[in-house]
Amino acid sequence: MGSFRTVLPLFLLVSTALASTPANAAKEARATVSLDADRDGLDDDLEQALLEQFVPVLQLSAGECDGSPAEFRPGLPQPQLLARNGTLYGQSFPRTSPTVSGRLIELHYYHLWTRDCGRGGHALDAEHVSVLVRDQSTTTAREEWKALFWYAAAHEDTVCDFSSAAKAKDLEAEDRGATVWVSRGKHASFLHRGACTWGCGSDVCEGSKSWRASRVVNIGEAAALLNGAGWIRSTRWPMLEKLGIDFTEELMVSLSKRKDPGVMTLHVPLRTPQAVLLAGDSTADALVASGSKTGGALAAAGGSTDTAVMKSADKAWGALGTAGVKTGNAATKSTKATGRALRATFRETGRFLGINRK
Ligand SMILES: [Ca+2]
Ligand SMILES: [Ca+2]
Repeated sequence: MGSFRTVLPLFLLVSTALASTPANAAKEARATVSLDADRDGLDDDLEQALLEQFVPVLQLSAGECDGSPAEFRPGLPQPQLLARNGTLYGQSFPRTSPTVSGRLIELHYYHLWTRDCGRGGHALDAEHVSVLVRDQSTTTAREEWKALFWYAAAHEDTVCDFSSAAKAKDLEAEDRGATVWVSRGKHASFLHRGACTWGCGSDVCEGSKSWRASRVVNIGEAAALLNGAGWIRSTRWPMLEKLGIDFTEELMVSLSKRKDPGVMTLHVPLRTPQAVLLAGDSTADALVASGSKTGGALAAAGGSTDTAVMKSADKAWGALGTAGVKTGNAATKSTKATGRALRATFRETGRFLGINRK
């Protein structure tokens, strides 16, 4: 007992002496405020630091109808505009993978808008970009995080999905944010400007100007939202679904094995009909103008990421993929065949979406 009493003051003395150096004081301070409020196992300070390090540079098109990404009033169950002030919302959570070794974290950046004002427009619009980062340091060195892969969502989980992914080094975005093109009014995100024309032809990236978020607000995780982001759960938009992982094991394997540099388009089976569909906007416009309501319905479904569509997405991709290959093959033969094949695709699309009358 006596020896314990002797040792304790000495221990306190040593602790105080250590804490008095600036380096130790900073360390102590960090240790005491370290929080994991969203209960994902990551220090929330680290989450914020990484979100700020890798914040993407968005290329916003000239004539953007909704101004800037919006901040929503915290603490409400429904999204209510606070200001169009260029806020980005972020998410950061740990990942593990048998394919990619090391300590991994997936970061999501949500640019949220009060409306989609393109074709098939609607109130509220949630789009996002993601990056998988890895700690490159050894156990004793200072943490050094580098990006491995980037992902950009474009009309995700709709028939017009043209989301893409790439290795960070191919985008020269290993230690910082990638450049991402955001289409005017539709707000789909693209890792390559040239891909902007593919999302069912309603996307335009013209006269773009670089834009960097004024701040990134961490929304936490679905089970423990932070910063009053309860409005994410609103059924008025499909935000909650976007909080899941983007870098599936399958995608990580594909990206790791990929030898060609550049951006990889996802949902490849859809590529052919989409190319035909909007080798112009004009094709879809013509169909709509000619009285085909299916064209309009398809565009509307593409923009709204309807919940019912998302639920049946797996079946839908299969059905569309098959229809798409047939359509694409037919389309290469003649213009007439293109028209017939397109109408067939629209019918097929409408059937599984439940929006076609026949
Ligand atoms: Ca955390
Ligand atoms: Ca988190």
